[in-house]
Amino acid sequence: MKKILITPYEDRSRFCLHSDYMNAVLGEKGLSYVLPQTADEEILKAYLEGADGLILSGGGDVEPALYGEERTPLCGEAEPERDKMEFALCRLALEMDMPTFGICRGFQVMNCVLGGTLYQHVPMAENHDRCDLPKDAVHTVSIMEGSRLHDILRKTETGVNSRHHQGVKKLGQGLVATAFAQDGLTEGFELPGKRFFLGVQWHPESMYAKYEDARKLFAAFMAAVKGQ
Ligand SMILES: [Mn+2]
Repeated sequence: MKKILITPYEDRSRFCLHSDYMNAVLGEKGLSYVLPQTADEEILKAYLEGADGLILSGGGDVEPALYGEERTPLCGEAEPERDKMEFALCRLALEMDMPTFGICRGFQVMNCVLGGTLYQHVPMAENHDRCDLPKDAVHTVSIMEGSRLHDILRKTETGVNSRHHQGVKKLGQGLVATAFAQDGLTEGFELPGKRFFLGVQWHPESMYAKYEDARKLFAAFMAAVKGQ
């Protein structure tokens, strides 16, 4: 069976992960493993070598210094150990061409690792910060024809949940934007030439139980994962 690593957040000396991530991997008959937080590249590489795919999960804000900006008051608290770990992990996964699925914060991490920047608080944040409806489609995104995302979903528009107040400002090098909210915010991208290096700003793991498009995304990720 295919082994998927998932990054956690840390809360009061506990590594935590919302059950939706593991349930979505289970739904695809995959095995999932929550990583510890470490920036030790030897350890991270060994984890990646023993696995088949990586999910960079959702969470808090990336430290602005990591994309060359000064912190503004609306930027959330940083999680420095998590930043270090996920940046290192994402770079290693790119080097190894490990299938990588970035979700929300994970999508933002991917962008920063490739030299992109973030809005510390998007101007239209009230349209996107809809934590009151965590599992429901609250806005649509248009999907670019010719993209892998379009190949997966086979449509030019889908409904997504929206639990973010930050967003992609400058796109990272080589990334192709594939999904846009009506206000123009980038909500999906992919890196052509890789087995699977795709990120979305929304949370498909939370829509997995109810929405076919969320299931299609996880199925496509798992299909790109080779298994051992
Ligand atoms: Mn949104």
